[in-house]
Amino acid sequence: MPTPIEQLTILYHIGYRFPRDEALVQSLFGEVRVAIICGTSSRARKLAHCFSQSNAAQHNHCHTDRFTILLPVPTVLIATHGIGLGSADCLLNDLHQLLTFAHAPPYAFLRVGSSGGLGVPLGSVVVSRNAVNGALRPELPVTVLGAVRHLPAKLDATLSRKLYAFLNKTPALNCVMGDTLCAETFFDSQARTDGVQPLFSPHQAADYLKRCHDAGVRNIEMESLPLAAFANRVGVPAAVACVTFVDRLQDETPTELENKLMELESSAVVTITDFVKSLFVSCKVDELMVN
Ligand code: R2B
Repeated sequence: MPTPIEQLTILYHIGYRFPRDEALVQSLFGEVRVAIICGTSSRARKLAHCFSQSNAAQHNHCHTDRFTILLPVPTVLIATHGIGLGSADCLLNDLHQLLTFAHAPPYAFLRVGSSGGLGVPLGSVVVSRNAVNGALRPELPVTVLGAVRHLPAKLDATLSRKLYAFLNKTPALNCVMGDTLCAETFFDSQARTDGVQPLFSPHQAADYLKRCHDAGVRNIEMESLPLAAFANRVGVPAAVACVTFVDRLQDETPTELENKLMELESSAVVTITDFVKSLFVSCKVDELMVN
């Protein structure tokens, strides 16, 4: 007999539907404790490789071509979120529902991203103290039913501090804790004048970036705010660590060659996965969930 429509849950963007996939999802994702999210499939694959070198670690469990979902070890899921608010919000909603259907234990989100730095040396890893919007407030403005709502965006202070302390112990890595400006668009919202028909002068852009830096912002990216707002809404601890590919106080876009940027990304990825492994070794993953 077909399932009545009111009992169907369809996770459209990752291609799962319930109750059809319930048993499969429980056997695959039932032990997940940390969901690492990142922008690109190649970064997800690098992260997965750090947890396991098996072929199975590279198997994509996303049933659409929108995202990549890897499960290198039963406790760690790695998923891509694409670029920006709309894409990240879709992934986060579907992922949380997937883990709920899996009856996974309490879990934490960790975003491992790339970003533009603000007054920090190229290749620094910025652990976000807060994710802030373009007006430098820790809230996500969204238009809901025709009115703008400001959703509180909170990262987990304990998880973020532990992550920072761990990364800070790695001598080869310059790690900074600071606010992360989450921009709505790549060009205008990030004060770039190299897009089509910029809406402001280079002088105004430099002024804004200086104001951001003075207020404690140390990097700029596009997904920390939807993550912090979503995590706060569903009560899941979340932290963000992003490697910086350019110093926006000096340049508009990365001037380093692609392979140098990939090298910077790789060393950040290795150290961040070491942090996740350390959580399991010392069972600290459970302490994080007592919020
Ligand atoms: C960092 O890099 C991407 C834009 O190039 C975006 O996803 C972000 O947050």
